[in-house]
Amino acid sequence: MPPIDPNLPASDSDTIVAPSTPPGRSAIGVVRLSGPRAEEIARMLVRCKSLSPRTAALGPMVDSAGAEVDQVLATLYPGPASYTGEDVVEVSCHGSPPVLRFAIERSLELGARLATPGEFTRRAFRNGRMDLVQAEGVRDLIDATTLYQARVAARQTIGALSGKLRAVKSQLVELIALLEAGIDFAEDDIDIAGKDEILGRLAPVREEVSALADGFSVGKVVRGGLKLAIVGRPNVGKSSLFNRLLGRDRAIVNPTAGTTRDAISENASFDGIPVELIDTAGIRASSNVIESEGVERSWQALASADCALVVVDLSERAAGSDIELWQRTLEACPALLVGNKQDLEERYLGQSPMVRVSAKTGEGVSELRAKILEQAAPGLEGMHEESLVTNIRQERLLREMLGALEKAAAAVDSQTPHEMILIDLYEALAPLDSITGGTTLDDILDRIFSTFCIGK
Ligand SMILES: Nc1nc2c(ncn2[C@@H]2O[C@H](COP(=O)(O)OP(=O)(O)OP(=O)(O)O)[C@@H](O)[C@H]2O)c(=O)[nH]1
Ligand SMILES: [Mg+2]
Repeated sequence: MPPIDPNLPASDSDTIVAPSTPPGRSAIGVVRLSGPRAEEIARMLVRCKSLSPRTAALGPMVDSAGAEVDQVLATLYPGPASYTGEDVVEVSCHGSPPVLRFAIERSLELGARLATPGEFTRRAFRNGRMDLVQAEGVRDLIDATTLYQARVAARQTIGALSGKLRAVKSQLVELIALLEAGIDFAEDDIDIAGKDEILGRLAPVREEVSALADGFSVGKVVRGGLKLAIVGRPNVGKSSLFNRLLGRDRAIVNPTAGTTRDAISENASFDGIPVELIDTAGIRASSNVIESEGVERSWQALASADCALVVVDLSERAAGSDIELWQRTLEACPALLVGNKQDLEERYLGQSPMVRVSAKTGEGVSELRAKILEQAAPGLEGMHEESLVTNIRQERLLREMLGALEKAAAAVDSQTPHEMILIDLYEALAPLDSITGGTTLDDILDRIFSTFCIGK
């Protein structure tokens, strides 16, 4: 047998193996095999009486000498109706790291190859079990940190977004066919599609693509969450508000101005949207080197935030520095003005509008959460989560498609010959195919699937 060249691409005809559960000790650990020899290897690894499709079979997992290593459950999913579209066997062992290592190593001895990250799903994609959008949904589902994120990703996995894209594609293909037919009949002087008809057919396609692309402003927040910096002068109650939004006493709160020195960050979730909260040092001119460094870090936190809360103390008079800070913050990111200490007598006669809260009593805090989401992801409420575009790859391609559709519409308007309009329409079709993976280059696929975990 010739030596295996590591630079050669891994072949799809290999049988691959990988642990499907995370490393560490657990009650159960699953090892998955996929490929033409999956069943054969599983039968040598596990001595069960029968290995019938989709039925868990109990049996001993044995080494090369036939000695028992563990009692396991093996389930055979014959292709093409399996996750990858190939023969798949899942072996559920006890979740002991040496046992799982044995299961993998023994499978390798028996002729399997270790799967690369995302290779199971990549095979599912290649075998037409799912399109690229669904595959990306699988990855996002596994990476989800909130139930809401998981739900959006699950909808994508079962094909909700793909279905919409398919509908758009068939409308576009129909229009292309209509124009192509018109060209064929042109010599007979029959004008099959008039200007209004073409524009009428283009309009719903443009509307749908534009709505999907616009949904990304919400989708990116759903998938990636947001970073929220809390800034303000010393002692206005930033740390108190941070603790309130977080739901626990994480940051030190003290009447001494200049309590928080270092920016601290913690993860929270607002209505299922992951929010990284950053408490910062109160901003003021200070001769103390440590405090000055803290203030510098407050500015850095602002620079990297998606959104900020500028907190003022309602029980104190408004200061010029509040306005200055507000303006400087707006240069960095969108912000909300928050008046804190609403429970005290009000002396602040400054800017409005602002959201009034009391970090001490909790009053106004849930309204503040809602305002933050409204600002960061306008339209989140009432959003159709089933077809939310959540990744930038999809959004870029949709925008590209929209550009071509607009060019086509302009061409129709100016009575351009159908041959030319068709060029724009084909140009609109290409990105659509790339989104679902119909015409995606291998190196782009490599990049996408490398972001998956091994065993998926
Ligand atoms: N009455 C009242 N007091 C508050 C409220 N929020 C904070 N405080 C008090 O204000 C003081 C300062 O609160 P902190 O949360 O430490 O303020 P900070 O903005 O983080 O201050 P530095 O870290 O020093 O910049 C503490 O004594 C808090 O108990 C509020 O809503 N109402
Ligand atoms: Mg503080």
